[in-house]
Order: sequence, then C-alpha cells, then structure tokens
Amino acid sequence: MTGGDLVADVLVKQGVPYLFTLCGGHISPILVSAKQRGIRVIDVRDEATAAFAADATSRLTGGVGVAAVTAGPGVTNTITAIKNAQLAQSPMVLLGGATATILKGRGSLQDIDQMSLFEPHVKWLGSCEKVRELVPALEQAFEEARHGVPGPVFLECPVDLLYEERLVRDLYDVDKTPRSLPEKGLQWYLKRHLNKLFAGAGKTRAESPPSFVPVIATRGERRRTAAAIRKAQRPILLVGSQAMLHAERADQIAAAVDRLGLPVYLSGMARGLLGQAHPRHMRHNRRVALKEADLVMLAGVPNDLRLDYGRHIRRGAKVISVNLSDHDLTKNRRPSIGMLADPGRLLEDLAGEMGDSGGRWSDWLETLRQRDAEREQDIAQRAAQETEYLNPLYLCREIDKALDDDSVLVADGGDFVGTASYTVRPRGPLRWLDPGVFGTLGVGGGFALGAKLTRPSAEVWLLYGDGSSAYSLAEFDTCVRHGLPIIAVIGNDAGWTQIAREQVEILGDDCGTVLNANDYHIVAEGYGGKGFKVDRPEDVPGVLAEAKEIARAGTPVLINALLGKTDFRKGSISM
Ligand SMILES: Cc1ncc(C[n+]2csc(CCOP(=O)(O)OP(=O)(O)O)c2C)c(N)n1
Ligand SMILES: [Mg+2]
Repeated sequence: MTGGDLVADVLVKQGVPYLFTLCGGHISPILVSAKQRGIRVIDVRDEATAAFAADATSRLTGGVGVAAVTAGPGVTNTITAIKNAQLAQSPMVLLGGATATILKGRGSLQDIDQMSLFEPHVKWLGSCEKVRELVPALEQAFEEARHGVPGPVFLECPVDLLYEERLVRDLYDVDKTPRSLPEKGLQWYLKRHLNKLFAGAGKTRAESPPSFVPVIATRGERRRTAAAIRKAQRPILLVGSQAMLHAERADQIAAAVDRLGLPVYLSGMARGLLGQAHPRHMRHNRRVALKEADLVMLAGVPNDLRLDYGRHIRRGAKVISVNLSDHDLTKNRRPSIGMLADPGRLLEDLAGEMGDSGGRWSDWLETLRQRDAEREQDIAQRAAQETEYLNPLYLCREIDKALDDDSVLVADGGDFVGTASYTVRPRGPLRWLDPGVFGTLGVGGGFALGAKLTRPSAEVWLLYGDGSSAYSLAEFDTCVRHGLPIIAVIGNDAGWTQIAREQVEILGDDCGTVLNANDYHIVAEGYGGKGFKVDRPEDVPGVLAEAKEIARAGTPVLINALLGKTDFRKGSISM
C-alpha cells in the first residue's frame, strides 16, 4: 500500500465517483491509484476548472466533490475557484501536492508556503507529515467540508508520502555506504526521518463516513414561524442555495414549498425548484413585492447585496430567517424570528406543521401574478424588436423553447447571462448553476463538466458571455476527450458589455472593455467539437435543433451567436 493507495481508498469509501485534476509528478500516485479503484479521473486544462468542476458535482449531488492539483502553481491556480466555493458555501476537498517533507523551505521545485496562502479561503486545512496521517486527515477533511456551513477544505499531501517506500528510500539515497563522517551523520538523520515517515503506515484503514445529521429547528421555533405565517396578509418566501444542500431531498423540498402555499421567489441553486411554470412561483418584480410584503421568510438567503443588504424588505415587515450560518442569519438586518438550522429541512418540517394553506392569500397572489404576466408581455414585446444581428432576448427565449425537460443550465458571463436568467427557465430543481455571490467569471467550463458527468443523460447548456468564454473555452478539449457532449452558446456582443455600459456612461470611455467579434466556434472545432455561427434570427431555431441532435450523438457543440455591438447611447436591450 502506497500513500497514493491510502488516499484513493478514502475517496472510494467516501463514495467519490470523479477526481478532477491537472497532472503533476507530486500527485501522480493519487491519480493512478484512484483510477485503479474505478474512480473516473477527469484531467482538465486549468486547475481552476478542476476546482470549479468539483464544486459543481457537490452542488448537484449533495456529495463532496474532489480535485487534486500539483504543488505550487497547480495549487495557486485554484485560489479563485476555492474562494468562489467558500462564498457559495459549497463543500469540496482540494488535495494539493507538496514538495518532499525533508525539502520544505529549502528552495526545491514548486515549494511555497501553501498553508498560509489557503488559510483565509477554506473552512479547514491540514498538512500531512507522515504516511499514517493521510487516512485520518482526509477523512476529517470530508467531515469538515460537509458539516455545519459547508465549504472547501484543503489537504496538503507531500510527495514523499505518496510513493512506494522503496522508491522514496532510493530517492533519499540512504542505502549506499557512507564515505565520510558527515555523510554518515546525514544518512543517520535521513534514515530516522524516513522511519518516522513510514512508521505505522500499513495500520490505517479507510472507514465509511458517519451518516449525516441535519441541524433542525426546535418545535417552538417552527410553531412560532407557522403562527406568524398564518397571520400574515402579504407573505413572501425566498428560497436560496443553502436550502438545496441536500440535493437528494430536492423533490421533497419542492413538495414542501408547494404545500406551504406562499408566493415564492427562487434564487441560486433553488432556481427551478418548482419547475418551469408554477402558479405561485414569481419570476419578476421581486423588489416591488418585497416592499409590499408584511412578512418575508428567508430560507437560506442572506441579506447581502442581492437584497440590497436588507433594504429591499420593508422596515416594518416581519422577517423570518433560517440559515446554517449564525453570521448570515443576522447579517445587515436582525430577523424577527431567526433559526440556526438547515433551511431545506425546515421547509419540509414547516409544511408538515402548517398543513394545507387552503387558498389563503389569494388576492395577494393575484396581484403578484398579474404583475408577472405584465412583465412577461413586456419582455415578449422587447424580444420582437429588430436589432443588429440577434436580439439577446429573442435568442434566450428560443433557447428556452429548445430546452429539454432533462437539462441543466450553466451561466457564466455578464449581461447576456443576466438576460438568460429571467428568460430561460430551468425545468426542475438543481438545474441551474451560477457562480454565486463571488460573481466569478470563468466558472463555465468546470461547472459544465461537473454537470454533464453527474447528469449524463441531461442536456447541459453552457451560456457564456464572449468575454467570459475565453477563461474556459479550452475545456472543449476536455469535453471531447472524455466524451462529455455539452452545448455552449456564446452571446457574442464583442465586448465586456456589463462593465462597458456603466463605464461609458460614467467615465465616457470604453477603454479595456472592447473585444473582437471572434470566431469562437472555430476554436471549438479545433478541439474536436462542432461549431456554429449564427447571426440571423430566422436561423436560430434550426441551429439550436441541430446542436441538440449533434450533442445527443456525442459531440460537444459551440454556438457563436452574434448579438452585435450594443449602442450605449440608445441603451442596452438586455438591460
Ligand atoms: C474573474 C472576473 N473578472 C472580471 C469581472 C468583472 N466583470 C463582471 S461582468 C464582466 C463583463 C462580462 O462580459 P461578457 O462575458 O462578454 O458578458 P456581457 O456582459 O458582454 O454579456 C466583467 C469583466 C468578474 N466578475 N470576474
Ligand atoms: Mg460580451
């Protein structure tokens, strides 16, 4: 048993199906041992992608995704993705290679202080110094990642712990006959170090993880919540990502939300929870609704920028908040009832507590529905307007029409994906992935890989801005090599439009925001995918249909959709 085998054994026991990586000698034993044990090793083109993909698999399965990256630059390349996972409260394990224990801090290849670097960005971190520490440390890493407020964890695995003992001894060169006294001393020191390194190595065995116990609200808290909701005249329920942490319970959570009978707004991973069209799922004018509501229930939704730090909610309104994080529970605004508990579980319990809503709040619901319908009409009218090349609203509405019931959407960009977020409707729970509050461009390739792997039968649509696409376009290579036929659509407006809009308006200069209308579809073809360029509205339905067909037959597709340049003086059509 090598250290690599021990690490891989833990991955197997933890039920990890995929290991995302970009290779390096420091981690080779982990990759090979994982492969030998039936774990699918997905080698990508940038370490950030490996971490984004691990994050996506966690979000979609409720498990803990894993990435392994090599020492030094491999590890540092993941920082943005790790920070993104931390802010999105997504559990994942990052295994980092490291120089040999004996060489730490002595100027060896790819050796930096990785622990100090990661400390602020992960929930937990550890570094192993002996082979026998690998199994318990990695098991602890998994536990830390998923318990309480989930998040990313980092475990550093020095290279001399991972290879076979014989090989490491050869590397240390300790078995030759010493020729001098200093050499003898050095050998004694090295041998002692090696003996410690491998002592008790064979004694550790990977165990199955303990079953997960969700944090639940007290009976009293649930009763008070139910009573407050029953009394409300204009209640609103907001469901966010944290309610969906237990992906395996998505259907039960959806049923509970339906049963509560409240008007609902969904965000983050909760998008699509109630399907494509549900009579109480409101999609527009959330801000207006929040100003009118007399009770707002926040299920896994913090009062951060997305609610204007709590100011979207009327001053006198009763706020009920349920969150796993005591920090998020009270952030910017103290709730009237605050429950430190699992939001998904609370919704299930509450539905049981409240029983049937029996047609309550019908006038309030009608007002909201009416406004939603008016907004839909407005969007339809604006989608019909003629623009240079493709109108983004029209394109997004066509994508919505083309979408399979079994589909996952990945959003990576600015204005174009912003338009998609209110026009393309995810068909069910856990069918929409966006970066979350860190607002990270570049998640696309990794998220799409994670989605296609965990939902092989689903259509995976990657919606890209042209600017954002280039962070991860090279993952078309990964998609081709690993047989992961995604459909990417680039809303190509030849610029970083979301930034340009305000920069031009405020500063009168588009400096740094202009791109060429590049032939991204040809890049995809270079990697072995199929590329389309579309710039006439009448061609859109046909191209989308063909793309679906080609992806179904196994080839990844990229549609380069020309939106034309936005004329900022006239205002952007996508808002
Ligand atoms: C890693 C990263 N860099 C920069 C930004 C700032 N930013 C936010 S939106 C945006 C423009 C995105 O352009 P594009 O993907 O082409 O979408 P568009 O707005 O043009 O539709 C930029 C640069 C960011 N959020 N993340
Ligand atoms: Mg753009």
